[in-house]
Amino acid sequence: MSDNRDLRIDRQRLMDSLETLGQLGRKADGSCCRLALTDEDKLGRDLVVSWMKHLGLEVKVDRVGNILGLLPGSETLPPVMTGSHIDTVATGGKLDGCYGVLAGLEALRTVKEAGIVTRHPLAVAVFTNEEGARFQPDMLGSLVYVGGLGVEETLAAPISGGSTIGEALARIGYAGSEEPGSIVPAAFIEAHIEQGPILTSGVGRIGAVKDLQGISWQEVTIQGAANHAGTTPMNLRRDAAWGAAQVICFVHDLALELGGSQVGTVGSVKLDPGLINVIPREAVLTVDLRNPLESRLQEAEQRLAGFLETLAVETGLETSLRPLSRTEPVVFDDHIIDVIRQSAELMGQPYLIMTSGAGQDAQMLARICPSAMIFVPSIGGISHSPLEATNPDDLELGANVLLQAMLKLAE
Ligand code: HGY
Ligand code: MN
Ligand code: MN
Repeated sequence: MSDNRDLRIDRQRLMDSLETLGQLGRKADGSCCRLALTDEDKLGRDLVVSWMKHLGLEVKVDRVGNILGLLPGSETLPPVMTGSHIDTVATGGKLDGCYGVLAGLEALRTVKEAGIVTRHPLAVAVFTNEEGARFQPDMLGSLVYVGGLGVEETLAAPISGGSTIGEALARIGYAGSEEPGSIVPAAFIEAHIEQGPILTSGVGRIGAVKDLQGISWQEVTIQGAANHAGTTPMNLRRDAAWGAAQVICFVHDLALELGGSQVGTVGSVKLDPGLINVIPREAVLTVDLRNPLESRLQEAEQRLAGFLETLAVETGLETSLRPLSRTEPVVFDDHIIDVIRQSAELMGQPYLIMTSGAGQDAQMLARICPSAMIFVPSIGGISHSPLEATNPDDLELGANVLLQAMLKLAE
């Protein structure tokens, strides 16, 4: 194998592509809003596909809208794949997911421009609806890609606005013909911003992600009785908002009580009718529970279910739970983690072996091929916010670690 260890990506081109993509779906507060399968998502997809085609990649779109850009190798072997997502939450930054796609595309550009033909083909993927912000489950495209969810079931699933996922894909022109997962990678390696406070504290510039925590998303519905806010005595009320407030406090306190890496979030609360002088008859909340240990995550779920039963008995409110999505903790591949470690050392940079707090497409690809992730620091540990930012030196370094790791895995 010729020595390509001095090969480096084009920093300015990477930064320019992040900035150009980051302009799409931009809101007045500087955040990016490209919710999955919306017109804004289409704009992002069209841009990335145009870059893939400009590079001469073979572009394939599968039936759930996953996009693959393929660079041939010298042998017809399974590709070494990188990639991530470009859909965002409603208040997203420019880097979450996009960095993994564009650092991957930049790595392929660099390989091609250097006239290098690796033994394994190389591929960069854009997975559909990683965020799960507009409709669940999150990591939808990669879950279908690895066979965790059926294609027909996915296409028929309803989303907001009365259409189905299949109709939304057709509307934006990404109802592809490829069978999801028809290309099983030899390896999958995803570059991503950490989105948390660890690397930014100075302990390392590169994260070699060894595992990823389990995620439980559930919807809690509390039914009370609407009534007049002025004439109804407190002891005669069935106030759904009061019940919701107790659930919010319970989720927060449960995470603190279980300790360790346990986190709990009530991200959305909807009150009906939501009027100043009407006692709410219904509250619908989302509960996000996460833990790297499956047994502890199950304990948290059981405690929540038990709390809701007690709340119903004590208040006369009706409570119910609906699962939205659930993934178990994932352990990544030691060999790929080692390759990431070696690439960071090649760059003379300190690295940290760490856990991903966020859900990632790599956790799905790990079901069908050896997978791992590269993290770069998030300034202030901020993400899912217009303040999301990473030092360009770190973005460049992470892309070079990705490039070198892919070259090593593809030989
Ligand atoms: O929620 C997550 O962890 C990811 O951003 N989808
Ligand atoms: Mn992400
Ligand atoms: Mn995200």
